[in-house]
Amino acid sequence: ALPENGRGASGRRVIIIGGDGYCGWATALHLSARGYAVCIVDNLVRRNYDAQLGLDTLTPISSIHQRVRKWGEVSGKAIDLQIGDICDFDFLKDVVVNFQPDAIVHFGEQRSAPYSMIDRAHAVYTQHNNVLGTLNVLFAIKEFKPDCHLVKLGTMGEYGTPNIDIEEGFLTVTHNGRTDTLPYPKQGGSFYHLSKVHDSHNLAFAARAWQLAATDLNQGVVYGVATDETTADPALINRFDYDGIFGTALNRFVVQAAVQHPLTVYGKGGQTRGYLDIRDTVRCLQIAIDNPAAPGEFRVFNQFTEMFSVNDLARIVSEQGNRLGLDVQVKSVPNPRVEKEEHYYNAKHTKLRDLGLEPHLLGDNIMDSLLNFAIINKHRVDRNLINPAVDWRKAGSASGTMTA
Ligand code: NAD
Ligand code: USQ
Repeated sequence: ALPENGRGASGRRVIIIGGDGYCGWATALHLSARGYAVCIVDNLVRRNYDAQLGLDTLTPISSIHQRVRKWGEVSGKAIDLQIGDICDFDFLKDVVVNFQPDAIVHFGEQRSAPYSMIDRAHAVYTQHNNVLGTLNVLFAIKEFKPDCHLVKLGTMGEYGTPNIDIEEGFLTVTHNGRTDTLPYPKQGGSFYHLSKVHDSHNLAFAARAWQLAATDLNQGVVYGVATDETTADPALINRFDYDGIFGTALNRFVVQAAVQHPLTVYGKGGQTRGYLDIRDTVRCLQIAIDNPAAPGEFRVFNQFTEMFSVNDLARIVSEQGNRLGLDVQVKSVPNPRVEKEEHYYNAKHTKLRDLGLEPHLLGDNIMDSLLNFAIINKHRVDRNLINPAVDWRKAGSASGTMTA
């Protein structure tokens, strides 16, 4: 396959931390198919969270070793695989020294807001894993490959829901007659989202102090499952989380519709966020790698394509589901989170578009194929996992303060 933004298969060497996860697996295959030399780094902890909490992806995913082997057979391309924890600096150092990456894409964090709000231990684990893992990546680049471009996954949730427009990373402020362009104020809505805020500050400082090149991708909520590469063979299928801890809004609603569970709108449903198709996630990553930040530059791109409220999503899923003959009900459930349920939301997202992103928007086609995908796999759904299990107000220091 040819690269999509006309820059040519570069042969660039890219480490993908978190390459066994939802976004990372799809991105690893997308880049490998286009001629990048890819090395996946992952400690497989995401599979452990499922085992610990009794969760499972809708899709029957293969082991990472089977995945990489099958990709070699299907594509003729080898992906390097390094199993280990980036919080272990000696492991990370060896990978960077041996692979000599031109870019490191960093997806490898605990990414669930509810998981981080289960109790003290899960909050501490999340911030330890995410903030210290990222610090290790910064030191590994500085010491062993200082010209390597770091492409780090942040989140739109770093900004919270302020009553003014959200800019792409920076805000120009005039205060007492003086003007400066400053980091946009951050108001994360969970200990997970706050871990991303802390990461962003560490990236900005490392770029300034050490002349590192860093891109922070403030990604919105991802939906969908199929990319050209993950559908090339059943053994390459991606994960698809629908449970109350790792499942995200639209993906959850699609599965709920398929099994005729009322769509779980939390509270009033006016919560508005940026969303994007996983096919655009992989393209955004390629665009960021092909157009690297300059040494010393800390860039922020808001990585989403459309804004929806939870009520918008519930309406879209129920209309399309009913057209397919499903009887889709929508139900407001008490909001387990502390968040505004009605608010202003207008976030800029032009930088990736300016670099060539042509978005896949949420239309009837993708809704149809997602709903059909969920219907085909519905025998794997455990209805007990659907309801929200973690309440922000109840997180305590005792372990296991989950309600389910
Ligand atoms: P995921 O949980 O499916 O994948 C993360 C991967 O990182 C897992 O395979 C896990 O095993 C690995 N990992 C975690 N800690 C690690 C460590 N210390 N060392 C090595 N590997 C480690 O998550 P995802 O949905 O693919 O998200 C990827 C990234 O994108 C995350 O940083 C997340 O915050 C961000 N993001 C995701 C979404 C979304 O909707 N899924 C939206 C915005 C941002
Ligand atoms: N929501 C519902 N019903 C549900 C699930 C969610 O109403 O069944 C609501 C939530 O209360 C929230 C919104 O939908 O207001 C989004 O929730 P979500 O679970 O889809 O997304 P979130 O917790 O923010 O986290 C996900 C990913 C995370 C990423 C983030 C991007 O898990 O890794 O950082 O999306 S963003 O939302 O832009 O911060």
